[in-house]
Amino acid sequence: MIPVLVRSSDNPIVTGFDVPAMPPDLVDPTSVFNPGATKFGDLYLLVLRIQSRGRKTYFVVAESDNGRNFDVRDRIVEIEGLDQEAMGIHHVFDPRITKIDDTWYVMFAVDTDTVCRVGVATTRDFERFELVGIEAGPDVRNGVLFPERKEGRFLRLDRPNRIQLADGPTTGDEIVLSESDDLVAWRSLGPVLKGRPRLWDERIGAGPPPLRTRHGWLLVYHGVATHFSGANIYQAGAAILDLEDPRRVLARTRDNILEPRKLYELVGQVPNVVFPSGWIVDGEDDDGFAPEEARVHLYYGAADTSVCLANSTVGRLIEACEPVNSHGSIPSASSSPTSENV
Ligand code: BMA
Repeated sequence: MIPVLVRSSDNPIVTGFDVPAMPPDLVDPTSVFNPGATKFGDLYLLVLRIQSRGRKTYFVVAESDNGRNFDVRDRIVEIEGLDQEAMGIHHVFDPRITKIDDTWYVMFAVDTDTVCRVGVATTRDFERFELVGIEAGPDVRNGVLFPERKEGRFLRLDRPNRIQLADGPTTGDEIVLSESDDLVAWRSLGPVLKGRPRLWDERIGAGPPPLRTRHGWLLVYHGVATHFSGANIYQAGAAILDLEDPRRVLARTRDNILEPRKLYELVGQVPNVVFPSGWIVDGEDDDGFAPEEARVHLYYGAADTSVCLANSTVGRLIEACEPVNSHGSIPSASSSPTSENV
């Protein structure tokens, strides 16, 4: 049986050793992970999250002509306008890239003096990035923009952080849909996908931008199993959302489709993490749908230390999702086609 996601034999495809020295900020960085991804002309581009030895976070662009071997640029992305924000920003991290018309929107998490927030920058050339703004709302993370507007409004999936961990940051177990006219003020339209208590995806957050397919919006998300005393295990799964109303979940994977198994996923700055954050899908039909045979390059952070790649097709990811009932649950029985054994 072909696994749903097949790891690249070149993994990890980007590590700290691939990052040119950019003194004084980035010299021999600690880690490179959780990248945003997009196609720019013929180039495969990643916006990397790079962490310095001082544990400061920077974005740097990497480019490739095959999606596998990346050259990391020797300059840090400067988001124009970010330094004028008065909310006490400590880190910007986990960029997700969505193209709408001829603009790329980079949506990222922002660690502030108070809570975690979601910000947006735009670029048209991956040289110049301009801040659109940072939402001044409640604690939220894992924001990702849909690749089209609905009645002129932007739509995003995000993950409110409603759970305060005793020994760490805030987190959440529900992905919600929000809309905005200006990418700064967001209104919640309600829940989309819930975490499943005691299973692989107790806590969840959206990964790369939803992909328009004839079966619905295809979403890859991360799930965290928290019930292994002390270890949070980050895995990846998929779901299909209704094209007209993305709050309606049509199907989701019963099990994870990628979990930490390789040494580079099991060991690192944060052990046991695969964190899908970007994908590039080769091909679109005349009506703007990703066809089932289209190849999927899924980029993920491994153990908060390196960038990895796993491949699939749109069809294989769709097939891995099982229909849900009106409560959003997969009816019991039927064998799962999704387990990965490599
Ligand atoms: C999440 C985010 C990710 C990170 C993951 C594992 O809460 O902070 O950036 O990869 O934890 O540490």
